[in-house]
Amino acid sequence: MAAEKINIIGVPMDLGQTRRGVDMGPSAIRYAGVVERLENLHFTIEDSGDIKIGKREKELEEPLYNLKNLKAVSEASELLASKVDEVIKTGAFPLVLGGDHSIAIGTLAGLAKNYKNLGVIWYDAHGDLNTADTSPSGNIHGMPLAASLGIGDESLTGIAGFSPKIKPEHVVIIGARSLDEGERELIKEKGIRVYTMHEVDRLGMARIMEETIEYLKDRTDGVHLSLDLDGLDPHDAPGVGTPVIGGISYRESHLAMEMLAESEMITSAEFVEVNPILDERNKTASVAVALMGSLFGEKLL
Ligand code: NNH
Ligand code: MN
Ligand code: MN
Ligand code: MN
Repeated sequence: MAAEKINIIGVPMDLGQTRRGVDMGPSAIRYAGVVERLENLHFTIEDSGDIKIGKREKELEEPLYNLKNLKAVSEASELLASKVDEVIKTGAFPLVLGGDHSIAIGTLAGLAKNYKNLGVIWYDAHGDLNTADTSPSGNIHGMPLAASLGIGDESLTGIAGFSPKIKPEHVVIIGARSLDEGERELIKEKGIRVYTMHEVDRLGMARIMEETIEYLKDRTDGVHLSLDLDGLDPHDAPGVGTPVIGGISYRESHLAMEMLAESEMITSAEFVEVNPILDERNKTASVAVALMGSLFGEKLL
């Protein structure tokens, strides 16, 4: 890791989906010892506390264009984008704790102000490539990757005043196993690189990470890891709102993080969708912290 300082930004957001509790994700991850874990690796940690999140819009109000809580989500995205931008300008590594995955809209907006060709590794059971037109749920946490590519409603694509934030050829999705029809079409149309669970089984995580690192290395000037805990198998990460069986194992995930650490390529990260209400004794937050340990260079020997 190039940066010696890590700045933690909590985003207690639950408005991008309908299950309560994911707003407690940042607390659960802090409780699982993230600061101590990273301090042990000799990083200087600053905890910026939490971004302010607005209120859930009343259910009786028709969600505007199939986008639930649009106003509150876009307002929080603006705040987060400014915070992430500010942290990068101090030279620290931004480590964002979710919160549901809609927060990636703000994270990527803040990052993209600082990188011309930002790479993104999207570690997730889902593609998060929906728009209001294709979304089966109206939940914005299923849309952040599309919004960052400049696809979807202006109030999501235009955060921080510019669009797009990233290019399709700089994105790698890993762990996908639940893609909606519109997402599949978009993946094909844009030629986005995707390693579904089929490839995880067939090639193994080592080969996938080698290929991912090789693919992003020369075409990007920074790489963001957006890790949705539901990318892991629900057996290893039960505390998530939309679990999908047949996911990436804890061990494979560790290997992925270790290989990213070795590559020294990652310049920012976020860990999202930890829902302590649905969890078993804070297991999912602890898994997140263990993976952060590996990402930041923890070794067994
Ligand atoms: N694709 C579904 C939707 O758009 C589910 C998205 N859920 C996620 N994404 N957790 O990572 O609603
Ligand atoms: Mn996601
Ligand atoms: Mn997901
Ligand atoms: Mn490079």
